Amino acid sequence: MHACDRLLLTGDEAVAQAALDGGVALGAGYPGTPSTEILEHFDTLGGRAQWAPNEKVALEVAIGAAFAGARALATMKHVGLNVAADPFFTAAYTGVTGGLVIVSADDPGMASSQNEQDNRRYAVAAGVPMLEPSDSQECYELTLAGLEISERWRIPVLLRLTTRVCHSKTVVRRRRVERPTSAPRFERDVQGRVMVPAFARPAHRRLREKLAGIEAWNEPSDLNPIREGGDALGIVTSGVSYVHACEAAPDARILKLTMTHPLPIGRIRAFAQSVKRCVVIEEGDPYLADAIRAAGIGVESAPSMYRFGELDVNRVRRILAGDITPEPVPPRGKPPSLCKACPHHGVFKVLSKLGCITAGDIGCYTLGVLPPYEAMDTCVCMGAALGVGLGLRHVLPEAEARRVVSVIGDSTFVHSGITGLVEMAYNPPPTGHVVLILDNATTAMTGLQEHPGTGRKLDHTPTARLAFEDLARAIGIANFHVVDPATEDARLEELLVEALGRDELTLIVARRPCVLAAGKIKQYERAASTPTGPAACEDGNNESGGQE
Ligand SMILES: Cc1ncc(C[n+]2csc(CCOP(=O)(O)OP(=O)(O)O)c2C)c(N)n1
Ligand code: SF4
Repeated sequence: MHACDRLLLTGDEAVAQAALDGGVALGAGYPGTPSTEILEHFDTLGGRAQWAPNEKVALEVAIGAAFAGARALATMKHVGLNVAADPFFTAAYTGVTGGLVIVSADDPGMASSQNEQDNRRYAVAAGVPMLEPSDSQECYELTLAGLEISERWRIPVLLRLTTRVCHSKTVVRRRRVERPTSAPRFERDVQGRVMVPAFARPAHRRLREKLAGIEAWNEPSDLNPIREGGDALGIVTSGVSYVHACEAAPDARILKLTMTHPLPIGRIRAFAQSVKRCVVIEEGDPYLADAIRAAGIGVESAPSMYRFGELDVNRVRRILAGDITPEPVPPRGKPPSLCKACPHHGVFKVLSKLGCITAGDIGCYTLGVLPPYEAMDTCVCMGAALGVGLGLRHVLPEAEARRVVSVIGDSTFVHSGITGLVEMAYNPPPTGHVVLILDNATTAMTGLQEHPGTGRKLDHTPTARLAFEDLARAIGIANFHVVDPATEDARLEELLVEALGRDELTLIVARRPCVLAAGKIKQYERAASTPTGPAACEDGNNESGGQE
């Protein structure tokens, strides 16, 4: 390593750098703030990175690579782990051969999400070891540690990041890393990897034994250092809260936990006994406080008002002072809005004019809920537009049922809307149903990523394109139309009126590229038709705000 191996990196970039230095053979994920840049940076560094249709598939691909003995990375935002929960839980039973690190990028404060679920609970529920970095250096170190722990105990490891850690830049010193030397190969292990009940029962026992071994190893390990200080105040903390605590209480003794499952309860007990007052400082749920108290260790923790939103130095000072007076309300930022020339405008103009009941979804187009359109009535999670729209259709009185339309973006449709379309054909409501796919040829919300419907891979090179028209035909949807929402709004209105009046199933694709993506798409297409390969393009970002 040279002097230039001191790098100024975001947490996301540091994870990618560690993946490269650690010899990760494959990184798979689905975009979602604040995790998206990990795979994009891994690709820029020369790693093999791919977007999957959704997080479940991404994790399954990574599990397959790890079964073959390769090191693998799966990345997603916190709600992505809900989608990937099925393979996540069972991969804890099967274990892995090559190191597998699963990144969950949580969003306390919901800067760009629909909830602020605390995924540390997932590590406990699934029985998977968990590491929590507080800055970019630790993102680097703990990604590597995660790969090593995963290989040593043959178990997937959860790397739990949060928005501040993902997006803040701090210095990272790279280090020389021992990489596995053996090439990937398939070794049959039916009892270990085929989770029928007879094999899953002993697998569960093996998992608990592994966790007991990891817990014993974690107790004296250097993963949970103590910053020395006076004995008047001790703080137990993890993740970015450690950084805030250092500044808020410079004289305190601080136990920083970086392996937060399984917890080093003996070390925590000894620490708590070494100080006069011991306070747990953590962002989100009282995960550490509950576990520490359950072990019979008396600690103070934050009043419940601090469970909401991110912590900062000031909030940590208030927690330590026991201050429960109302907090100052932060000034309201500029409200998010669709870009001026966004193709989604044309669609929401029509939906609003027709007074549709819109079962909506997540993407830039969620902003159709705002004035002037106010044309979205539900938004639950990715893919829910289809199911929720069908549920409304099934039970509403006929006149209202006929106003229900499901509206979903192209990336979201591929992610988790396709099964909803299958449901629509399988259990059609008596009044039929209308689905609108807003195909802007990109995943705009998270910064213009490719998906299977664009026909380009993560690095923007060409691949097979999922054609919605072929899919609709195969599923058995009788009526299929494509309109340009920017130039054909009158036709869109006509089509919708007609479809809402029929008892049939209709799929309308409103197709026009996102204005921020259009230029880049042309460049990718030009590059694909020249023998020199793709042109270097910088990714733009969606500046419309909202949830991602
Ligand atoms: C389970 C889950 N994964 C990822 C995300 C992040 N995310 C929100 S919307 C979206 C896709 C948006 O793309 P698209 O549906 O094409 O709509 P557009 O923003 O392009 O209008 C993504 C990746 C999320 N909210 N939930
Ligand atoms: S980034 Fe694209 S899809 Fe999003 S609001 Fe702007 S034009 Fe519309």
